[in-house]
Amino acid sequence: MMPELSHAKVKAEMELYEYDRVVKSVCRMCHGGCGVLVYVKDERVVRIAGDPDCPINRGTLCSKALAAPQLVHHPKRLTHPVKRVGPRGSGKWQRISWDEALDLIAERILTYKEKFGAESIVLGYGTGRENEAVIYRFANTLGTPNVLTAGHFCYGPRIATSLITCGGLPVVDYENRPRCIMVWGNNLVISNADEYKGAAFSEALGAGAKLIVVDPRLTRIASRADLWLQLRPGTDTALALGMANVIVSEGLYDREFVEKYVHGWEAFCERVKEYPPEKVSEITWVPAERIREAARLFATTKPAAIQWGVAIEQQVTCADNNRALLALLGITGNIDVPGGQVIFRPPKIRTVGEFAAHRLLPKEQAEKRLGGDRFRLASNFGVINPKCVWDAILYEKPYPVKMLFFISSNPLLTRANAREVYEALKRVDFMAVSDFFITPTAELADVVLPSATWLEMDYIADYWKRHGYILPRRKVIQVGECRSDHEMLNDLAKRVGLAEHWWDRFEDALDWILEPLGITWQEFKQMDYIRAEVRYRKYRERGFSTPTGKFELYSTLLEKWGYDPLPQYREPPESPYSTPELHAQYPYILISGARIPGLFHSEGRQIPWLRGLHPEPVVEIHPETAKKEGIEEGDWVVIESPRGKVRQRAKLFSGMDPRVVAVQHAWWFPEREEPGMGWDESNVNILTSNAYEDCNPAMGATSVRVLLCRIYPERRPR
Ligand SMILES: Nc1nc2c(c(=O)[nH]1)N[C@H]1C(S)=C(S)[C@@H](COP(=O)(O)OP(=O)(O)OC[C@H]3O[C@@H](n4cnc5c(=O)[nH]c(N)nc54)[C@H](O)[C@@H]3O)O[C@H]1N2
Ligand SMILES: Nc1nc2c(c(=O)[nH]1)N[C@H]1C(S)=C(S)[C@@H](COP(=O)(O)OP(=O)(O)OC[C@H]3O[C@@H](n4cnc5c(=O)[nH]c(N)nc54)[C@H](O)[C@@H]3O)O[C@H]1N2
Ligand code: SF4
Ligand SMILES: [Mo]
Repeated sequence: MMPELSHAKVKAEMELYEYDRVVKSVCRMCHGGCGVLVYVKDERVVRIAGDPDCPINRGTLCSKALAAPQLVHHPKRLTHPVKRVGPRGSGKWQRISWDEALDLIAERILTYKEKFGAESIVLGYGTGRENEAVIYRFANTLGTPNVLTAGHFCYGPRIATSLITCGGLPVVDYENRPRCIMVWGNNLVISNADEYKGAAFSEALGAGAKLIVVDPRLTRIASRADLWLQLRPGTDTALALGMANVIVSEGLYDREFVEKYVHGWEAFCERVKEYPPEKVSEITWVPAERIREAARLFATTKPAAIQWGVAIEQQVTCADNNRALLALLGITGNIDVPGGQVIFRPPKIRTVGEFAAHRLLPKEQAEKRLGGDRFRLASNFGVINPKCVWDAILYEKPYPVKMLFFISSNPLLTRANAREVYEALKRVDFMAVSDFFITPTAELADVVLPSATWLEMDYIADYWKRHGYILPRRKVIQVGECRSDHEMLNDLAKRVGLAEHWWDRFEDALDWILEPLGITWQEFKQMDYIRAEVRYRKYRERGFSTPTGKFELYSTLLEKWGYDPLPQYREPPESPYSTPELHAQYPYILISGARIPGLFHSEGRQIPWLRGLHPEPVVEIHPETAKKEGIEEGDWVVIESPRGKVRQRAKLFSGMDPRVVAVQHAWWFPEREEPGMGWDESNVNILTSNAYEDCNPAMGATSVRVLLCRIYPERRPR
């Protein structure tokens, strides 16, 4: 059952094409959130269309959603559990039953817990797939503090820095039409990440918002900007503090907000004095006058918002970048105002934090979190740095990690220093994976479980997001023996003696989440969505939820944890200025991972419609640079860093500084029959560094966006 499908068009199509049914649901081919209509015929999903009634996407969709039927019914999809029979990586599997698979995993969990402590078991997921709450709950109830995510360099930093600065993540209030939008290291018309979908941004722009874009590449958004600041990659903190310098010295800040609601104003003003536009211009390659113009436009056009992205987080200055941008929002009085950046409240349900049951993790176990004494901001939010896990496997330091359980992640392609990741995955005592396919990571596992896609499960969509909406994701079909990660963990938990914290059926968990609203899952399923009441300027009544009750420009928590309480710029660990000798050998600045429409990290390469959009890995090179290096459009190019080399095809692109090279990430070739499926051929993370000293000291973020490389055509021997 579900809400009435009243659209005449839908009804007419049902008759014309003889669909068996149409189910309203919520896409999750990316971080999810778009309302969709799913058309089913003969128990197969045959078509996906945008739901015009959904407030998140209002009928729009992207290529990944349209291709979902090809994912769900892919001939190579894993539809039953398997266990490895040859040596690791041999690609030889044997079909087993769910009971056998879960018993095998449970037996290992109990053995390692007994012998080495629960901390020797690491659970892992990649980017948000709406299974984070169950995975953390499993870890916390089991007693392991080690959940390996992308949180050290993606979204986690935004959450952590916002919580310590202003008590919650402020997101752009597109509905109330910001009059100035500063898009910073983000490309949401392609990435549609987290709370944001490109449609809402485009509408705000269409309504006349001024646009400032901070990006080293001329993106489609940058081409529409009033001001495009083409900065040197990795210099974002300097640029933001340079803008703050202008705003402070020209008195363009919001006096009332600063006087009443800010902690550390004087110290902040002292800090920004160190960043005059001329000096910042030398660091960032952005002309000083442009920095002034951008600062003035942003500070004097109200309301204004910053559409920020992951590019600022995958740098050594990760936490500083986030805090510097928050500071710009704060001092200009754009926090929690209509059309600015708002700390929306969730509907009255049990939150992801409550579900994750962090309070059930014993304190002595939490203290064992890998990297806890090194990356303290991260650790306080349950986040670990991946190298800490690889080191614990390879060197048993500070203690041995014996088991990895990756549930929706492909770390061999997506974590820095892929060769070290490979070593660790090969050497770990036992590894289980839950995925849709045998990926290069899964190929190294002992057991692989077939996960259900979003079309095969019931769930409360978006309840981890900060925009205040929840939507029912409805199970449309069943494929093979696939099960959702939620059901799988609910079952596994009972096999390792954790029944008291879990449920008879997973649907009971959904009821439990919704209970404070006074509705059940079956009732919520009848609805389109629920949105929490939106209230602005909440700080006027209760201050900010920080130790001082104020908006902390000067972070008392960072100070307590031994970090600089104010944002400061640091040169990237590899750069023309910090490592001139290295630069002489590797003369280009490599950036990686700018999102492309059809592929989601390492996903999509086996989906015909999506692979058709992106048949091969592509490196963007400026035409002048290509000429200098003897590279022509379409050549296979070798890209080399001090850690290794990979190959991608050249695309000449003049929308970048000639000193910058942009490499795609997460490439492998599922069509290849050989072991490894080409995981190390074009994988940019062969080139990236994960050395501790190259990471952000507070968050542990690896600098996958900014490193040095050299390039040459493959046909030229070297
Ligand atoms: N060099 C470089 N590296 C990067 C980045 C970059 O910009 N540059 N970006 C980084 C970022 S921001 C992130 S978030 C990470 C992402 O890192 P990951 O999340 O590890 O990347 P994916 O390739 O998406 O791997 C997800 C795997 O889970 C499977 N999967 C998808 N949905 C589900 C599900 O619901 N259940 C289960 N069990 N499996 C599922 C997919 O088939 C896929 O194999 O990559 C990072 N790596
Ligand atoms: N199609 C698709 N969509 C995705 C994903 C995907 O893999 N594919 N991944 C999802 C995930 S997990 C995430 S985190 C989001 C990320 O999505 P976004 O936050 O939009 O990030 P990106 O597109 O990776 O990068 C945005 C821009 O940052 C620029 N950039 C590179 N280096 C720098 C720098 O040093 N400073 C600044 N200011 N800009 C820089 C790039 O040129 C690029 O245009 O996308 C999500 N959506
Ligand atoms: S943006 Fe994400 S949620 Fe929306 S249609 Fe595309 S893949 Fe689905
Ligand atoms: Mo991400």
